[in-house]
Amino acid sequence: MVLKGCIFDLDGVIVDTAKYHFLAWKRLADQLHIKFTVNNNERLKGVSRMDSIEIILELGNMRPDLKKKEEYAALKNKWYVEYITKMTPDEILPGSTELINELRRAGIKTAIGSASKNTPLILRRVGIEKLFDAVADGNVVHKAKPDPEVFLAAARMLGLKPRCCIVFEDAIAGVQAAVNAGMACVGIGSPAILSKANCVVPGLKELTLEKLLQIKI
Ligand code: B16
Ligand code: MG
Repeated sequence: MVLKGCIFDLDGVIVDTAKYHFLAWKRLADQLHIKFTVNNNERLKGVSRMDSIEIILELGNMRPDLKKKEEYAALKNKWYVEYITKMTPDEILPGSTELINELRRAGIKTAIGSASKNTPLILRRVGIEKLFDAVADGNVVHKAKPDPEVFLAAARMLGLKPRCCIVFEDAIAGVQAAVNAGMACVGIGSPAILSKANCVVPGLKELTLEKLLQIKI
């Protein structure tokens, strides 16, 4: 493989916003008297906002109409935005900026491929907007992972073919989206969970360009 582009998922790869998603979903679940645990939250990683509300309501055996679901999703997002508005550059996960800067110095293009509509706010809060040549997020794509749309959009924005790109993902649905896009994938997390990735590491701090070039694709 000739590596020309690296596409990074945001939540769980570059920043740990899962904790803020959890706090906001938990607040909504409590208000609706639905039992919602950290374990349940695992199912929401990489999943779009409206798909997430479906999962929460299913846990409580509730079936409200679409208008109500949109109201709940908006309420959760209002709380979530309150949390992420307070984020600082300290919350960037270890090794992220070092790896991305090394890739860029080597002429490799970098992009974000995230389901989150709050991507621009998060990038601004942690001060890393300038590290990416392209941002494909929930504001520009409509099909949720495991659909490959978000990664294909990122490659298109970079002007690259999918086979020249590596995706970095922490969610099962995201790894599957990379596979569906015809891209190589580095899983961030546990090899038992992200078994479809070409290789899995605990975090970006384990990686250098040299190590990436050694991955068997
Ligand atoms: P928002 P990623 C995903 O981001 C999160 O993992 C997922 O938990 C969240 O529901 C989704 O973004 C939508 O986020 O409500 O901010 O639009 O992992 O694809 O970067
Ligand atoms: Mg993620």
